[in-house]
Amino acid sequence: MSFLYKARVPTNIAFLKYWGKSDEQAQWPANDSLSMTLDLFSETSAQLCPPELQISKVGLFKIRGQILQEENPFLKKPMKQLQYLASTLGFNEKLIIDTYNEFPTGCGIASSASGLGSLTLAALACWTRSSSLAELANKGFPLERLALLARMGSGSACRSFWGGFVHWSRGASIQEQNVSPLFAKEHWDLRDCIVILSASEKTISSSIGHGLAKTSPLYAPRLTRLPQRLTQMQEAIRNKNLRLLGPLLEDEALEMHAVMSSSQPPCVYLEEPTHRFLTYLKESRQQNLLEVFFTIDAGPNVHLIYEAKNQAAVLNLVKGYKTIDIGIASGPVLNRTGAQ
Ligand code: 2P0
Repeated sequence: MSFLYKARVPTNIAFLKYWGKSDEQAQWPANDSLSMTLDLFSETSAQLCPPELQISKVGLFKIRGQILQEENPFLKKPMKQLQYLASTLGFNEKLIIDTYNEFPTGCGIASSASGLGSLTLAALACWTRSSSLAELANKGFPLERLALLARMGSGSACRSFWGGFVHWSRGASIQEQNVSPLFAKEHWDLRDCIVILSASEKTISSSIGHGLAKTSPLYAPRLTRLPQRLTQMQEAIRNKNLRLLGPLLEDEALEMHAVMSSSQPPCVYLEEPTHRFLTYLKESRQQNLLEVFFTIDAGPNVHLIYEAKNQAAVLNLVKGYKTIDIGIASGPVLNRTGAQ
């Protein structure tokens, strides 16, 4: 019987941002990062691909059941990741991969973390015939190893292998970096309300942006500041202190965007509606003293981080805006069913 290995991996929002790499080839980040795992998933299934169906070097790729041709630009990162996994781990079997995101594209949520994470998990489950995360761990692929393998496809993917709050430590060498959960989802009921201010496509990919970071005069000073900010964020999360965490989140997001926009050439992701919204947020906060703070990814949309008890007030604040309001996820899920 042929089996279908189905991996669901959540996306995440970085509190302390990964921006810039010490080694691009090895995907070694220049700094530690820290994220919150969001309850929005990509789902990828993998099954063995019979020879007559193989239309690419890795087998066959589908999105929601629709076959993609090998030259489709969407496949560049996934194909590279599958080839990397197969060649470094010695798996030769070709796969049928079928993937979809629970969230629409253009909604302001990057899919590379959950997409590349779920691809990595599904492929390894299929190659090792593992029907659960426990079985995969017994076969030599615990979450820590899966996370580090996934980061080769997309750095931020490594933080999606746990729920709650996750720390990617760069370590003193490429081999010493590691990814680990800091606190489980139950620790603190935070939410992320994403305010969609523009659905326009990124003109500069994150991977190019990472490469440009070191051309900014603000980059080196930023790197020296980050260890202290990391410690402060960890403390604020440990103590569930949003009044302390909030300003750190905002400083961090604005600093990353300052590095981006002062790179050569500049990567400007913020747009006019972003600036207008931030002004609106500041004014509304002063008026109603609501504890809600922003962070921003490599894009123009604003993530509002707040405690669940304030959900009604936050949703009222963003009334009239297009939003996606999400809680924290508990981590990846793997299962196996009979293939159709
Ligand atoms: C992050 N971002 O920490 C930062 C904040 C975007 C802004 O990681 O080149 O798609 O595939 O490793 O992971 C986006 O970069 O980059 C990212 P690659 P990735 O989430």
